Amino acid sequence: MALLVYSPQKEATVWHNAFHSADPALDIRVWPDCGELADIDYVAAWQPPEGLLQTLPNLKAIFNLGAGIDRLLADESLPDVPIVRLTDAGMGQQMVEYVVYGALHYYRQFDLAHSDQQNGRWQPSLYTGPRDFHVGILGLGVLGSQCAQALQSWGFALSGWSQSAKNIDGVKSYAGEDALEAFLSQPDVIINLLPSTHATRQLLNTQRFAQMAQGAALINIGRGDVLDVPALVTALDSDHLRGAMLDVFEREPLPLDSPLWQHPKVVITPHIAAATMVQDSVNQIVDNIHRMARGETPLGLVDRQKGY
Ligand code: NDP
Ligand code: OXD
Repeated sequence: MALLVYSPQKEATVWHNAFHSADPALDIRVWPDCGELADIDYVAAWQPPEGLLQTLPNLKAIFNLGAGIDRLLADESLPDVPIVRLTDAGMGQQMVEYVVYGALHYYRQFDLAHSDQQNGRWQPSLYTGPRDFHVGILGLGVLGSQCAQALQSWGFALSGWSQSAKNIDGVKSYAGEDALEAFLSQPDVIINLLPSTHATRQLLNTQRFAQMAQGAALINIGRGDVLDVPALVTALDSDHLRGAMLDVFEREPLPLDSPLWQHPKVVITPHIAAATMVQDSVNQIVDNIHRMARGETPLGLVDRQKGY
C-alpha cells in the first residue's frame, strides 16, 4: 500500500520516519518524490495545491493533516473518494490551553488593565467570581466539547451552540439556527470553534454581533471566514463588543493593511491555537488505513454535503 504525504511545511524525513515507525509495511512517499502516480492508494495532506490530488488515478482516500477541511473542499477537481480528517490527535489539549487563557484574560479583565497601563491609569477591578461569568462556545464538536469541559472546571457558566443538541454536564445546549439569537445574547465571552462551511461563512455579521450582549468579547479559533471583519471592527469601535482574540483569518498570513493588526481591542495570534502533532496524527491515520483495509469506516470521516 502506498501513501503520499503532502506537507511542505515539515521536512520529508519527519513524516517518513513517523509513518514508518507506525507501520513499517507502508510504502511512504513524500511529495515531490511521488514515484509512479498510479501506485498511490492514500494521501495525507495539508492544503495541497488545487489539482494535485486529481492526478492520482487509483486514490482510495484522502487524509487531511488537520481538523478543518474547508481548503481541501475548495478544490473543484477533488477526486470523489472518502475524506478523513484528524479528530483531536493532540489538538484538544492545545485548544483547551488557548481558551482557558482567553477566558481568563477577559474574566480577570487583563484587557482593561492593559489599556489602563497605556494611559498610566491605576484602576483596580472588582472581583466577581466565575459563576457570574458566562462563556459560550459556537461548535460543540470534538474540540469545542473538550474546551467546554475544561472551562467547566474553572467554574464558569457555560453554554454551547451546535447543529444537533448536546448533553454535556453543566453546559446549556442550544441547537440550530432558530436558537442562535438566544444563545448569542447571554455570554460574556463567545468562543468560535465552528468549521467553515456554506452554512457558517460570514455567520457572525452585523446582525449577529448586535445580538451579542453589550460588552461581550469574541475569541475566534475556528475559521476566519466565519466572521464579517468590517462588521466586527464596527462592533468594537462602537463599544458594543469589548474585545476580540483572533487566531484565524480569511487570508493567512493576515495582510499588513488589515485594520485588525493595529486595533487596540484586538489580540492576534498567527493560527497557533492548535498545531498538527506529527506522531499523534500519523498514528490516527495509520489506524484508519488499517480500518479501511478491514472494510471498516474510518474515524473522522467527513460528510461532504455538510462540509465538515
Ligand atoms: P467537529 O466537526 O468535531 O465540530 C464542529 C462543530 O460545529 C459541531 O458541534 C457541529 O455541530 C457544529 N456545527 C457545524 N456546522 C454548524 C452549523 N451550521 N450550525 C450549528 N453548528 C454547526 O470539528 P472540530 O471540533 O474537530 O474542529 C472545529 C474547527 O476548529 C475545525 O473545523 C477547524 O476549522 C478549527 N480548527 C482550528 C485550529 C486552529 O489552530 N485555529 C486547529 C484545529 C481546528 P454537530 O455536533 O451538531 O454536528
Ligand atoms: C486545522 C487547523 O484545521 O490547523 O487542523 O486549523
